[in-house]
Amino acid sequence: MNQPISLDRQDHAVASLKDAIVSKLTYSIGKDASFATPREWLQATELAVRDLMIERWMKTRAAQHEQARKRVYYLSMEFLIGRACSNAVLALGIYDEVKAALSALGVDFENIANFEPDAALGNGGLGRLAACFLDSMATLGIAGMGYGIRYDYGMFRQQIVDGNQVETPDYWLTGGNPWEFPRPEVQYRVRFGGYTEQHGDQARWVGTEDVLAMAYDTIIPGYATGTTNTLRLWSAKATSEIDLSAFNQGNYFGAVEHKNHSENVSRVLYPDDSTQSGRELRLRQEYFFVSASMQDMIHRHLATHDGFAHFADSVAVHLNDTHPVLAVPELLRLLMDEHGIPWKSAWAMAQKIFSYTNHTLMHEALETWPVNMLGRVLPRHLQIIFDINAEFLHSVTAQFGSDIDLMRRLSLVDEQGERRVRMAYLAVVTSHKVNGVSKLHSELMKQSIFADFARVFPERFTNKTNGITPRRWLAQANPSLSALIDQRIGPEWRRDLDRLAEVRPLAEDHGFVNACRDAKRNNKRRLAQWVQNNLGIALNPDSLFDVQVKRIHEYKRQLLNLLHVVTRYNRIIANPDADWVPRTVIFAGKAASAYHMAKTIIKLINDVAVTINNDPRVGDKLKLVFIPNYSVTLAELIIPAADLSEQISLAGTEASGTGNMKFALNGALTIGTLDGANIEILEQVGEDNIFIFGNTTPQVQDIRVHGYQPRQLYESNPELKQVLDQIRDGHFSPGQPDRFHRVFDTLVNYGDHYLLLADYASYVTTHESVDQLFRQPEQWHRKAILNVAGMGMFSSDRVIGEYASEIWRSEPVVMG
Ligand code: 26V
Repeated sequence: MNQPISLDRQDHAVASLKDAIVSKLTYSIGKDASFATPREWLQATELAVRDLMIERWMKTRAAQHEQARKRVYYLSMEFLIGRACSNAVLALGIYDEVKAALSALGVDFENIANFEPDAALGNGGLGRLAACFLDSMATLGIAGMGYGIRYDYGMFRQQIVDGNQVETPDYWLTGGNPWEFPRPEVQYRVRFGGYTEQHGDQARWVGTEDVLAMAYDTIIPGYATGTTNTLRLWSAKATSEIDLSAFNQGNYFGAVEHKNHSENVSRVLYPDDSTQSGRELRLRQEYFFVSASMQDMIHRHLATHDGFAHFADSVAVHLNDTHPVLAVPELLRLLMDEHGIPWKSAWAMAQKIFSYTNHTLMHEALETWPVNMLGRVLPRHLQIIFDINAEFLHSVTAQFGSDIDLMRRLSLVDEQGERRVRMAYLAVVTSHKVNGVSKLHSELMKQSIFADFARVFPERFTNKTNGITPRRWLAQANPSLSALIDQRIGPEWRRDLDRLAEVRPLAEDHGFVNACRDAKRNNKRRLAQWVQNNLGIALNPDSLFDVQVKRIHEYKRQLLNLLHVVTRYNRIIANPDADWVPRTVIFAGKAASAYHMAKTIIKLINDVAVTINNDPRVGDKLKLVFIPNYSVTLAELIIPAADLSEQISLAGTEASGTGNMKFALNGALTIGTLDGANIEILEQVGEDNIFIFGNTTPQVQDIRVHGYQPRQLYESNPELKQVLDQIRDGHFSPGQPDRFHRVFDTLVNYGDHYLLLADYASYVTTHESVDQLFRQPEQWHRKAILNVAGMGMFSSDRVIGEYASEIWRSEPVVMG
């Protein structure tokens, strides 16, 4: 797993790591080796490993400074990082040495590594992508920095009680966080409220309520390189600890009320990735972190430059969705009001600096803020947004004449009903590049939400298909498969994933195919063991592991999967002695706390599981498991154990998907629709090596135009009707027969917005082909290998290379 180093050097490295760990345990933790708990061993190991990264970190900063590279600032409300320890150890190339050092101390590395909490500062796809991008920026040597919020509480923990989701807070900082460095000397004042005064040309924003943003820096190691980047997260601090006059009057609660109110800004991650909540606290969070980030960026620039003449050539700011788009009016405000730059040049700079990625076309996720609320919380920014809008609409008139209807559609302010600012439009108008995250999504973006803008700024729109880091998602998560690949093609694929193409000919090599089969079995046993220990359910590792893990959302169609499971159950009951391919169907995923239907889907999965798993007629032929509290760490356990990857969103709804890539990279075959990046996976692996079903995007549009009739599908397909009737009639909820009425109504009577019934028949038939292939293990694993071999382009290194050269125009730093 390491770079080859001589035995002598390796012995030496093990000895010095051992000393370092013991020394940390003694002098930093204050514990004797004979009394240390696993958690304390982990802490000591983390501190020892961290020391090895700090030197690189300092050298990287010096090199970035000397080589005057363009800085890339990646602004994101979410970074879904997961655990850091194993990742750091692999990046440094000292995995075997750390393991040996600990083992000499009587400690098992994998065991203690399990005590590290996940840094779960994100909801799902968008946040995990940001984490993969940080890894790739550091690995490629891009002078990149992430900016975000240091939430005290990350993504909630999900418990399943009686089949229902119950949320509990994720206070992830209880045991301290060794990967972060508090920077009390780096604090900025962030202002809210008040009003603006005009003094001639100068605007002044006064009468504000202020909060301090304090920096915490997390080290982001690049893989097998000296480059080590920084993720800077902001934490809110009150401007004064205590209200002395209240305190002196004996009003102790009143005395800290202000402090608590201020510090609530960075308290908790919004756990909803599908609906705009429109809450003022969310607006405050967004502004809080972009204001601190823009002030920090200017501060860093002015430390090495006399003014702003070269500013727009020295920095690039990337907006991860619209959540950080207030950075635009904030940068303009800082340049104009605090540094005296005229509007024209400030606006020209902003347009060179910003770029924006759109991650969803779902209407309910598109951010808009009421003009009223913006005016109350950020009066100066609202003015600036109006100025941008006026300038923009003026330039459109010059180009297209004064078409009132077009103006109304393009305006940054939606004037219908309660006036609202459309944040995505602000991002498009400012950014020199706007990208989608898969070929299909980037096209649909131009045809739907940004159709008018695509005519005004055709050169602005581009595609950057997502990717994932092969370090975490193959090397770390799947040591068995990684070792096999290393034996045949060497370890270089970790930095150059295209090298996986060299595995393709090995699909014809019996020895290799069998070894891959064993590796998969290993991973399935590892998961089965976990499920046995944690859920008390016995899984058969020889059954086909059929897995759908992702946020629970109607458009992702977990219910379609469940319709197939129940169909299969009914078929088994009708014909118990047939030669069934045993299946284990695995679900995991969180539902947004206020998303009622998503929670009902979780309950239904669990109710169906109780029925099936306890039916003696079924036995090993079918098992259904819902794994609670899906997380990055659980993904690393579950994904390598999958035979079949469920990517079954309605065509045209999943922007890209990145789970789809993780599964294929780990040798699962995909059953999927022609949606998001599934289409590009199909192109890479070939149609013989993937199970595609269902209506295409144009067919979906066609069905909608002609009026969709789910009830007809229900009436005309007896198997489908049986399943839906069982759900309606309480077959899976005998204690409360009407529990799932709404599910039935949604699918059959209320229009089935995601057309599950339209794809049901082809989905079930395609599962029959899956079974057929699974009966021929040699063929199955041959195709699995061809999937692995085709995943080269889905490395986030490829993606970051494209962003750096085509959008940010930033050259990598060369480390001596
Ligand atoms: C929206 C909102 C609305 C306001 C409340 C908080 C919140 C948080 C997140 C979002 C947008 C989530 C969008 C998202 O995660 N999109 C996913 O992005 C992945 C990376 O590009 C992509 O692979 C998935 O297909 C896409 O669903």
